[in-house]
Amino acid sequence: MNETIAQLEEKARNLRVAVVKALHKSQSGHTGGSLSAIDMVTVLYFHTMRHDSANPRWEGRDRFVLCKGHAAPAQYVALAEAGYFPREDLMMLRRLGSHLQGHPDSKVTPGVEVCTGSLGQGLSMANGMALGLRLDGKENRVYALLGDGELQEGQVWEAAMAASHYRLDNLCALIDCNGLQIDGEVARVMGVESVPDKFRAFGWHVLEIDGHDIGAIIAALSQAKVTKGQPTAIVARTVKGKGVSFFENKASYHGVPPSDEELPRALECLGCFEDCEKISH
Ligand SMILES: Cc1ncc(C[n+]2csc(CCOP(=O)(O)OP(=O)(O)O)c2C)c(N)n1
Repeated sequence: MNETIAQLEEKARNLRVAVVKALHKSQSGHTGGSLSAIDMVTVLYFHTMRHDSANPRWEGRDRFVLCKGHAAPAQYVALAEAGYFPREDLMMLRRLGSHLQGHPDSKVTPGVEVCTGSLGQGLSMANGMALGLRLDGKENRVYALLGDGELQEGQVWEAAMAASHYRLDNLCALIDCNGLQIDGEVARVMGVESVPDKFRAFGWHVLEIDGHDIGAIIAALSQAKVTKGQPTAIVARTVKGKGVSFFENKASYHGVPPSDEELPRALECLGCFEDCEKISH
């Protein structure tokens, strides 16, 4: 788990390649919001979180809740890379009967803690985990990854209120603020800014970072760990579709996978020039 920043950047690039290939193979799924979250997911799984792929239910593990469950490919590629299941399984994304469904399912996918996908519910579940762990006198931490569009759900703010009321300093929320949602700009559909001010007003310790800066993500997560008496919100400014120039900042790639024609171009953007049919990632 002592990977350098350069190694983590390379890991994130490889995970982006894996996301693009899995989505191309399945010909359905969420491209933009998976790619915007990859750097945070990479740091969580390969630097910050305590977990064990050989023992997914290990009591000492930290918990990860992908509140924006439609970005499941981002979590699946990290789980495969960490050894929870073979990388080849990623090619079964969204297939009938596969253990890698369109949204995370804790009943079928090793390493997934809870079923998510209905936006707005994840932070409440993360609260429950954090409270339970504290009641049990455990030191495990809970990480919840939300979308900025997801913040339009009222339940998020009930959870935010409860987390600070119960002083859940073992809870850290990461907000993937890419500025876009399924129907276009978040600001146009239902503005949520100022996200940092809102979380501050709800009693959270707030950090604002570039969500693609691996060093900044590591530093923010470290600060969260030593913050006592309140939960931490990391407001991460990101680019939807990050890494593939023609996907970037386009709401039209929210839930659209790469076509046959786009696949080689997308892989080229990610510096992958190998025969994409032959390798899993
Ligand atoms: C309760 C609920 N309503 C609607 C949807 C459909 N939906 C899926 S993704 C999405 C937009 C989410 O935007 P955001 O949270 O910003 O995600 P990102 O841009 O990071 O992909 C919506 C409305 C859903 N999954 N859950």
